[in-house]
Amino acid sequence: MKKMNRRQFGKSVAAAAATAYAGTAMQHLAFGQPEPMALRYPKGFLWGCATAAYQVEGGAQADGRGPSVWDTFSHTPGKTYHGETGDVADDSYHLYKEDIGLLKALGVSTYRMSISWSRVFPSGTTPLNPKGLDYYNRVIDELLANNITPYVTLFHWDLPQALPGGWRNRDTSKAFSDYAGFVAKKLSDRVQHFMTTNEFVCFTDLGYRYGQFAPGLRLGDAEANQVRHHGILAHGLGVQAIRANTPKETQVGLAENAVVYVPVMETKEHIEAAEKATREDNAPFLTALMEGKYIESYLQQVGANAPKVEPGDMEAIASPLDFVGLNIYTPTYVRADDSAKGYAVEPNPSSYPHMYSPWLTLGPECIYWGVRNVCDLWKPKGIYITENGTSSDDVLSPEGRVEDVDRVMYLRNHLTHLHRAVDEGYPVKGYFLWSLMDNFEWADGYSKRFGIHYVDFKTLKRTPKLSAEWYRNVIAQNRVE
Ligand code: GBH
Repeated sequence: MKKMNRRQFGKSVAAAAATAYAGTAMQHLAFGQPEPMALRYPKGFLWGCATAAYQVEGGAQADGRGPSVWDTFSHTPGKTYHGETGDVADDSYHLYKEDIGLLKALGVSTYRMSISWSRVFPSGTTPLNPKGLDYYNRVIDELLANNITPYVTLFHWDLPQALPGGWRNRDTSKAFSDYAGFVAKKLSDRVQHFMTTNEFVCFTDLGYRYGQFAPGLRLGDAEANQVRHHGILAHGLGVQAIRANTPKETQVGLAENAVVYVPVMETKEHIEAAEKATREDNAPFLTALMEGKYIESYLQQVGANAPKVEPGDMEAIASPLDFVGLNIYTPTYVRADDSAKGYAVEPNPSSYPHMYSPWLTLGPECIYWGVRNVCDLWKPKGIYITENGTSSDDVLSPEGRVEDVDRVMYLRNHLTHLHRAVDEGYPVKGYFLWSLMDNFEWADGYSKRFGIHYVDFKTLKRTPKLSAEWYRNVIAQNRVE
């Protein structure tokens, strides 16, 4: 099995490889071997944790930071759980050394963090707020002093409030690339990996079409589709600006939550259906980046509401990437059928298992299929799992323990299935667990905890959960425990 790299053998043996894999794992059990060799990760595989600026930093008004759309939105009554805001969050703005201490204790080699655009440019464009940039210099220096490699996301939803029209305005895409190029230039002597944007659908559709995220608008289809276009254009212009301002070795990608289609069973027709669904249902976002066009099925679907595309846009959007980061949490099941589309999405039965957030249904094979569909369709140079994790109904015991066995179960299963992708030769280079610690979970406020460290939001005390201990072991052994 070790030698069986399915990329060498081609698509036709995929199902056979899957069976062989299962067989190998069972043999180990049968012979009672203490070390399940099949679940060892390759040397050099990167283990990390992820966070995002608005969710952990607090210091909302510290040292000249300007407001973002999430400050405004969370301060608007009725928008977030109990009106909670990121004003203080985990106060990483002041406690970053402690947080880097937590990373150190876990033994991670990398940390994925994001930059608050309005901390650096309070109005979204010049003038610069040097104190804002200094904060990131301090964080990065502290990470490097602890041998932890920073992976920097330039935009994780906290758009400067001052930018007129937000993502409705095409100028925002240009403002983003100016900001991205500037920050990358300042950091690139110490940071080699940049992600432009995090999860297009969340800052475009959820913010401007459905309204449950900032800025909370419910625009019609034409305008909302244009917002999507400005989002991916920002990414594309951002890639160009980062490349123009950094050394050749700098690696540029993004973090995207493509819808992950899992075939209802591993037969040729359903596997093909999953691939087709992946391409068609991610058409406004990842597919456009990978193919440099809006594919025919999307254009048909949006009809007269298609986004307006200016000359050069699609070339920018398709700028070559060094890696694709996938945020993977949950599956969508699909099967082949004889409709014109050729596939049908299976709704989750109401008894379907889910984690503590209602949207987070449990199906750990999604992490394998997420990687496989994207790689088989577009052959990216590298893949990172830029987020994976779960909320859990965590309770701090009087002895100061959090026994989050459900999170351990979730993570163990996902890493088991991710291992299959690695074993079959897909170019997965690293994994970032969401999240280092409990934090501001957007519209859910502090009611949903995703951390492997428990945060008491009154005292800001951090306590490692059982899952932190478990992850420390995974990293130390470089295998799924
Ligand atoms: C990621 O989004 C984010 O990158 C990260 O910031 C976040 O903390 C983490 O996951 C955990 O949620 O309100 O029912 O409409 C994951 C994808 C998309 C999941 C938006 C929640 C809202 C569901 N998210 N979705 S609903």
